[in-house]
Amino acid sequence: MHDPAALRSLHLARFQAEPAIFVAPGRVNLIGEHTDYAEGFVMPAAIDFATLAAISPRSDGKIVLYSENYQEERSFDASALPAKASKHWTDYPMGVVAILTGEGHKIPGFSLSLWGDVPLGSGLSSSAALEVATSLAVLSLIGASYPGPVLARLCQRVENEFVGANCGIMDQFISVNGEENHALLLDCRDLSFKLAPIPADVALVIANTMVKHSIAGGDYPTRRRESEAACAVINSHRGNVPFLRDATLEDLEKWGHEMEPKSLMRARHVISENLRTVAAEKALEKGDLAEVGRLMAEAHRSYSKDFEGSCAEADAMVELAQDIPGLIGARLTGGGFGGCTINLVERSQAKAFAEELGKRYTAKFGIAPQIHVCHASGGAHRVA
Ligand code: GAF
Repeated sequence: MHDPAALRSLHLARFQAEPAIFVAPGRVNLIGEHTDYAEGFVMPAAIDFATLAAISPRSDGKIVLYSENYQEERSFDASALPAKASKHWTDYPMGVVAILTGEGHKIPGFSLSLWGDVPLGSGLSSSAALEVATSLAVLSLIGASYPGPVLARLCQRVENEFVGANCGIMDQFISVNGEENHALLLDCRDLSFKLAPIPADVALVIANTMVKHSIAGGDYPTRRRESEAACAVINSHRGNVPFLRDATLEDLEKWGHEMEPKSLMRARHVISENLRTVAAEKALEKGDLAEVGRLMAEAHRSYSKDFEGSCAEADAMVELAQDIPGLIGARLTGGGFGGCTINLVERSQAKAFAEELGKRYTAKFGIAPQIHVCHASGGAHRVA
């Protein structure tokens, strides 16, 4: 899969300079959707799809970016950085340069070669992987480093302030801080986290609906605004509720009638999802996989019905999985409106499960889904 040696050869041939190479993984979220920007809880795992970034210094003051995926090279002047995004893949690496420059770093010219296998637009955080790999590469060039949580925040700011996507911290955090064979229960308020071991006999089966997902589009920010409007109503009554993390289901009973109906539904999802996420980690810790599966099913229903963040294909992918032997739990993962489902499956059945799910989905929609049996991998690091 990841072949640093191939990227090194490609970089050497193109730029005639020995690179340092970094890898940053994509992620799957087991549970806790649209809770990160409400300062709540999420439980993602890094996966073995990743972005590789190879970097070497230049002496001509240029920043030259090459993407093997897009087969395209773009060049910028290190002393005249673009002030805003241009809806191009270079927004992510140039956003990293812009944010690091804003932090007071002087970034000299460099050559950067990028390659990745996180499926694009599939809700597996290809953009976070790209930001994190690039930032590690650029920081190594200038001999700087940041603690993991701080680096994740900087990469989140690339999305929020440069690319213009109003996402939370989950994707960047797990890409930086993932741990082999573990999911991570992250408290998005203070970024403290607890490692949640994924049992060795449980596989992460990721099923791509092949419906493109985007967080820059209209639906993600609309849902965010709707849930935040509900929070404002609660806050106006009892104060100290800056985020839905601080709200309860009782608050919705008391003041839900003052909210727009959609806002009430979004808030019900976020508040109940926080409870489910914390409960799922406890169940995992106890080895109670039936309870984990039950919570995932409830989470999917809430995501689909109350948050209206699913789509017909993702609902069907979850539904079709229900009676296939080996399934522990299934739900839509990530930002929503398409993308992938995560299926926790008994490892001994994972291959047969993936085949059967693929068959059923193809029969229903006439589209062959990509289904991957993944494992929880470690976070970003230097590979060469
Ligand atoms: C996307 C965002 F980038 C995350 O911050 C998070 O909000 C997620 O959607 C939904 O849980 O991946």
